[in-house]
Amino acid sequence: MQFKRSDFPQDFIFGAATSSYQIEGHQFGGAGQTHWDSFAATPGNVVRAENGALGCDHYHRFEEDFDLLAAAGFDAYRFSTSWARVLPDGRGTPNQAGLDFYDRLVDAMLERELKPCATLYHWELPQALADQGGWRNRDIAKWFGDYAEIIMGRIGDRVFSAAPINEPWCVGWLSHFLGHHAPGLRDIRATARAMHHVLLAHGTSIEVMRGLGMKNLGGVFNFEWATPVDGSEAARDAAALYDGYYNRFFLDGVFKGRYPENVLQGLGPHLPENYQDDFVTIQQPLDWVGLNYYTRKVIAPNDGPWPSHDEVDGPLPKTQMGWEIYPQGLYDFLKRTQAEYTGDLPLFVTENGMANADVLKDGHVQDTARIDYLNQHVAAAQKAMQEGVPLSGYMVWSLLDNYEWALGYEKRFGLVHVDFETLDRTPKESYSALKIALTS
Ligand code: IFM
Repeated sequence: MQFKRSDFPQDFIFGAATSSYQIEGHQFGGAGQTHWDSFAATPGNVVRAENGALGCDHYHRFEEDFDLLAAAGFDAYRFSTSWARVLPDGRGTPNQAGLDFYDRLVDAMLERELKPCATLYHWELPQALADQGGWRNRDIAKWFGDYAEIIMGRIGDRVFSAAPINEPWCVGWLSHFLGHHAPGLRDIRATARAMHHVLLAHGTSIEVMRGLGMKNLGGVFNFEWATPVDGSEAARDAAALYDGYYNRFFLDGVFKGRYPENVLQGLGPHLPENYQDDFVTIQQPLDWVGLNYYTRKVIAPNDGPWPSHDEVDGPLPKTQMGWEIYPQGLYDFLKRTQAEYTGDLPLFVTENGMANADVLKDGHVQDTARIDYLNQHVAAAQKAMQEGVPLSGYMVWSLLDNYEWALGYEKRFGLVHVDFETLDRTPKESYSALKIALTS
């Protein structure tokens, strides 16, 4: 790598991230059905109709996975707990095997001096709650608060940090407007409600966790830089709207107690009545903010209905996801988040990384492109730090190749290669390079 640990402050945290449904093996340990199981079972939604039933079988192999993390010199592990593993019906009687699993997981991290950074929801909604409207139903905030109390009642005394919901934009817009993720809706009213309720659930669970005496509570948001396709006013407005519903909606809600005007033009009529009253809950103070960053989008206006724009193909080199590599966006978001929203609050890059068409040959994976990607993005983050952004950590997505949602198992994001037939783990070149950077 072009950086080493000693280039960073002593307490800077390097970590790697995963999520429950993508790696655990959802079929094990008494977890309940989720909306991802039914979404994946519906033809056309997921490549080869793959699901998270097996994942990387982390459920049985977590010790080996944590040994890899520790050997590479990581300080922290960002993981998520599965609502349906803890509460198979979403509410009611907890699954003791699920609670025991997360107990063991946290202890296994601590034994290796890995800081457990927990996320409460990384997208696998219990089916029983989806059946009641899921994120469209306002009651989800209460259900989520109850779930937070149960899981954090068990592991909250030992986690280093906790965040309620991974990437609210994906839960709201991607899943209810674009229909690319479960529950696969394409409905503006459902979108408006899901986007608002996700923030209400966020705030409710922060209140609950504070009530348990927990500290170091944050929020994890995903960001995509929006570049207008040309210098026209129409293109600028289109990019500003993309920026509004993708990036600003959630930070405006949490830090300013309002939603962006350009987004309200479309979503306003569909938000719940008196939604403004919920900002008291949504604005619960946070201890840190996490940014997940991968790419930018080039946005062009069109004549269609709101939001009246398209994403167009950009000129920059792309990852296996077809995402342009644009490290400048990470720098810009770190600067903007601090300047306009978070001030002195510690920031973390909670996800960054790339999918690459990695091939295992003679026991090696030569993922030079990933090493370049990580170098460029860490350099962008370092630049922001040098200019005063209080960045406290950087986490790679992902430790392991895993279930990339609607794209199945073929997009490889891991530092460690997983053979999905044998489940063998093979550290890639990027893992070895990071290990040298973090341990020497
Ligand atoms: O795999 C996902 C993860 O679940 C959330 N953030 C983006 C990653 C890559 O698409």
